[in-house]
Amino acid sequence: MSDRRLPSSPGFWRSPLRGPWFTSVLGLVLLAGITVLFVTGLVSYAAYNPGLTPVNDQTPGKGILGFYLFDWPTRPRWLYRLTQGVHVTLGITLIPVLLAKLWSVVPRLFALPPARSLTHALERISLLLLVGGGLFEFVTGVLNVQLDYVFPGSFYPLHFYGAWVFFAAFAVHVALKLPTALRHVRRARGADGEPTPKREEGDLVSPRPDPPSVSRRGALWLVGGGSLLLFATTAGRSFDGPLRQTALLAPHGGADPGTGPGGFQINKTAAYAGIDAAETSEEAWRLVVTGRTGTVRLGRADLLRLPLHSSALPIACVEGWSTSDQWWRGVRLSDLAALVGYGDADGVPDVLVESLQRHGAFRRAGLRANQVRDPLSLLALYVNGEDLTPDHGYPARVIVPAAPGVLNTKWVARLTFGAL
Ligand SMILES: Nc1nc2c(c(=O)[nH]1)N[C@H]1C(S)=C(S)[C@@H](COP(=O)(O)O)O[C@H]1N2
Ligand SMILES: [Mo]
Repeated sequence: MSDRRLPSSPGFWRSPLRGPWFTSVLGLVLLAGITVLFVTGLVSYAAYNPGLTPVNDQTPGKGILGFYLFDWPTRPRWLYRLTQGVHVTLGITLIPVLLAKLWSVVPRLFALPPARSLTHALERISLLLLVGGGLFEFVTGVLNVQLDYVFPGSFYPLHFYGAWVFFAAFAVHVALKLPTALRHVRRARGADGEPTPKREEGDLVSPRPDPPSVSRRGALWLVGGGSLLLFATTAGRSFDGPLRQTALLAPHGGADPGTGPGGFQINKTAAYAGIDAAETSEEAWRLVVTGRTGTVRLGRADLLRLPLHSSALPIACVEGWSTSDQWWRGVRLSDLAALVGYGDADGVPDVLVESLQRHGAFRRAGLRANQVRDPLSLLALYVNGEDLTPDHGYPARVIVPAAPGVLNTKWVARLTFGAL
C-alpha cells in the first residue's frame, strides 16, 4: 500500500483512462493545432511592423528571432482578420486539449529517478521547457485577450520570446514522440473496438487502475465537447451583429457601440484616451503633416477640399475580434505624402502617425511604405456616411487594409513622412 502514497510511484495514479492511445490522440491534435498557432503568431508579429523601431515595438534581440520578418501585404484586405481570428480562436479552443494532454502524462512528471541517463536527462529538461513554455504562452495569450493588455507594452516581447522557447521544445518533443504516437493510434484503429492498454505498453498505464466511470473514447468526447463550447462562445467576436452576441467569452467592458454609422466595436473610447472635445473642434484641430519639403497644417475644411476616396475595410484587433467591412471616406495617405514632397508613387516613404492622445501605448504608430502607397489606405474623416464618431477617432483616423487594428491610429494630430 505504501507505494500508493507518493506521486512518484506508479500505483498513486489510478485513472484507467491513462495510456498511450489517449495521450497519442491528444498529442496529434496538438501537433496540428500548435503548428498553426505558431505560424499565425509569427505572422501577427510581422504584421505589427516591429521593424519600425522604436515606435511600434521595442523587443530587444528580435533582430535574431525576427530573421523572418517581412513586409506584411495590404491584400487581401481581410488578411489580418483571418490570421489573427484563427490564432486567438484556435488558441482558446485548444485549452481543453492542452489540459487533458498534461493530465494524461502527469505521472511522468513525477517519475523517479529524475534521470536514468544523459539522454533521459536531456529529454526531461526539454519537457520542462515544453510544459512551462506551453502554459506560459496560453496564459499570457488568454490574459491579453480577456483582460485587455494586462502587460501593457510588454505583452509582445513576453509572448514572442515565449513562443520561440516553447516551439523549440515542441519541435524536439515531436521529433522524439511522433513515431510512437502514430504507431499507437494506428494500432488502435486496426484493433476491434477500443484497445485496452497493458502495463507493458508504457509507464502511463496504471498498474492498479480504478474501475472506469467513462470510456477513453467518452473522455475524448468530453474534451472535444469542452473545445466545441469554447469555440462556439469565442468565434462570434470575429463578426458583427447578432453573431457577436454569441461571443460570451469576449470581454464586454468598455463602450457599447450602439447602432448607427458608428455602431461597431470600440476598443478605447475618447474619454478613456483623454480626448477633449475642445481640441477636436473645427476651430482648434489642425493636422500637422511633415515631409521632405517641410510642414503643412490642415484644418478639417482644408482636408475636405482634397480628393476624397472611399474604402470598405474591417478593423481587426490583435485580441482576435474584428468587424466586417465599414465604409470609410477620407484622404489617401499617398495624397498627403504628395503634399510634402513625395509625389512619385515609387518614392513614397514610411510614416510616423501621432495621436492627440497623450498617454498610452497606442498613441502613435509607424506604417511602412507599402501601406502608405496603397490606394485604400486613408486618413478617414467619415465612416458609414457620417462624420467619424468621437470614439472611432473624430476628427480623423488612419485606416489601412489588412493591417492590425493597432496601426489604425485614432484622433490623428500629426503625420511625419520619411521619419522612420
Ligand atoms: N489613439 C489611439 N488609436 C488607437 C487605439 C488607441 O488606444 N488610441 N487603439 C487601437 C487599437 S488596438 C484598435 S484594435 C483600433 C480599434 O478601433 P475602433 O475602436 O474604432 O474599433 O484602434 C486603434 N487606434
Ligand atoms: Mo487592437
